[in-house]
Amino acid sequence: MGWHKGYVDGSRPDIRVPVRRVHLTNGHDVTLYDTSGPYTDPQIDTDVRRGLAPLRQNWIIERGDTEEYTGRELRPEDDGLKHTSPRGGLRNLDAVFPGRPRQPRRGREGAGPEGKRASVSQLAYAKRGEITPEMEYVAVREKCSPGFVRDEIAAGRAVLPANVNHPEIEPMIIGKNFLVKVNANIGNSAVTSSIEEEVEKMTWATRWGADTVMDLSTGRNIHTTREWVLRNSPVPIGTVPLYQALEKVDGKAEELSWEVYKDTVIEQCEQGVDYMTVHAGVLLRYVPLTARRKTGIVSRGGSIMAAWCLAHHQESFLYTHFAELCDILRTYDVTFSLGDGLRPGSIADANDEAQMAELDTLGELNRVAKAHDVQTMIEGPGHVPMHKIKENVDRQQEVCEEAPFYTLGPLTTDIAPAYDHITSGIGAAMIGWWGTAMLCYVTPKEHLGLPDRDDVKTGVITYKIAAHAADLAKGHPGAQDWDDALSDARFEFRWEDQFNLALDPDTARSFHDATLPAEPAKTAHFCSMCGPKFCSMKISRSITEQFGSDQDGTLSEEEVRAGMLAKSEEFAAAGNKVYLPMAD
Ligand code: IRN
Ligand code: FE2
Repeated sequence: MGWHKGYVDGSRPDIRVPVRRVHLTNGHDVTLYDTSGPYTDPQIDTDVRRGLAPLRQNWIIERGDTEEYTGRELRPEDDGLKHTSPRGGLRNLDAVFPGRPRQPRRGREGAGPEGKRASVSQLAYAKRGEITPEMEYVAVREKCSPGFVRDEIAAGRAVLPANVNHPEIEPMIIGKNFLVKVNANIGNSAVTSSIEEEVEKMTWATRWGADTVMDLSTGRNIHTTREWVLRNSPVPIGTVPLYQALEKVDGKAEELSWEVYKDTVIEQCEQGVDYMTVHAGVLLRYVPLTARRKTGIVSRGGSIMAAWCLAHHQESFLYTHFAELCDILRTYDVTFSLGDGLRPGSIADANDEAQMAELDTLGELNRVAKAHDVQTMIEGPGHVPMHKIKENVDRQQEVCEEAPFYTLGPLTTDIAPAYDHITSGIGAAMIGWWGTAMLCYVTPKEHLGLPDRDDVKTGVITYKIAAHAADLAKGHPGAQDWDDALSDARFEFRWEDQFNLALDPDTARSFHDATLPAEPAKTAHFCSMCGPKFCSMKISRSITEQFGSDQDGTLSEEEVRAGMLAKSEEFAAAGNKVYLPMAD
């Protein structure tokens, strides 16, 4: 294999940051950011029934500000569904996950402001000027100083999602002054997918570079599925608790209540969910603003909350209980992802009044959350044509005091179902360039069905391209090193290096092999696109060889022209054939 998993050490022996080391045939190594977790380390024996090693456990315990407690009682058949279960009693996680028995932790009682539970969020530590091992870990990952990480978190410009009940994660950071991140959504619906399949989708998505994964499961086994995903996930896991709360009231939006919702949130906090989408900006008075839209409300969470507000003719319980929600999240260090329940679902609805009204409310809630020590990011659209994208980031950054923006695409046109990874990849690259911190992937199945394994990979790769293109355009330090290494390999016809450096080595190699399967072709100085006699890279290489390098502009125009002429004669002599028959 042309690459292996490596580690970069931090200041203490338990800070070991994984990287992907690509070994080039010219003896050099290229070190790349790695999201794939212990699964790609042949030294580590992983077992999905046991879960990953709790790498952050000591960091959490040594801070001394959390305590274990007896969590919810869960019978396997309950599975968190259709009951607002009695609290107290013994938590029987064994019944739902065969791995390590575990008790949930939360901020220690009386250690917080006014004798409340301690704030155990990375934001609370950063505000106090502390640098946690998690912050140092991401500093190594992002090649910046730990102090910079702390300051970005303290300012609310970045979040480090890391629930105290998810010690398995390899810490990562989301903010505009860091590498642009990619989220992949997984989740079963009532009819398809088994638990193992969801775990497999999660490891598959992170293998291709997903920085976080959202489990959007609905239907049966929702609690158990999430438990398996969490215990096996090296990346932060996000959810939309409203979906599970709705299951508990048999899908009847009007029967939702703050109590059912709160109970669900606590259940998920105890499990270790790192960030939660909360559609608290969908206010009663905004709902009529969507009436004349072409596509109304397309957000699932947004439509549930709009239905609740209309049915009760009351302000959203997510909005009226927001401070209480903050108090819960800060004692587990769960990060808010304030949902865009009124995002546009069509080009026609982009940047309309409903969308912008909600954004203003998200700005207000962001300030409340920050004051409560809760890390916060802001979700954004949706469907937006290219010329209306920049306004989205600019307004969000202004209204939300530069809190990380996290957008779904946006799709830049509505006309291409089955290709919406592309319609949205275009928008994602643009919005990332202008300062969006994380991009929520869209797969080819968007609007059509549930993504399978291939769709997940296609979605992740598409979004890694968008994110990296944005890093380059932003001039992110070091981003171009990867491009330069690949270009060098391409120019020097080091095919194996080109494959190994590729975002998707398997596909790159198989496309190449499909036309030039012979082993010598991998070292040949041409590719099948142009054939041996007509390859622009080859031509410019031979010019270089003939006249010395032109990197510093030493070639005169005549010399270049002479080189071109020589090649043209060579080409004519070969019968002007672009494709020559291959000799094996
Ligand atoms: C991201 C940005 N805007 C929306 N998202 C994602 O959409 C969000 O993180 C979650 O994965 C999903 C929520 O969809 P609904 O409930 O808003 O449709
Ligand atoms: Fe859509």
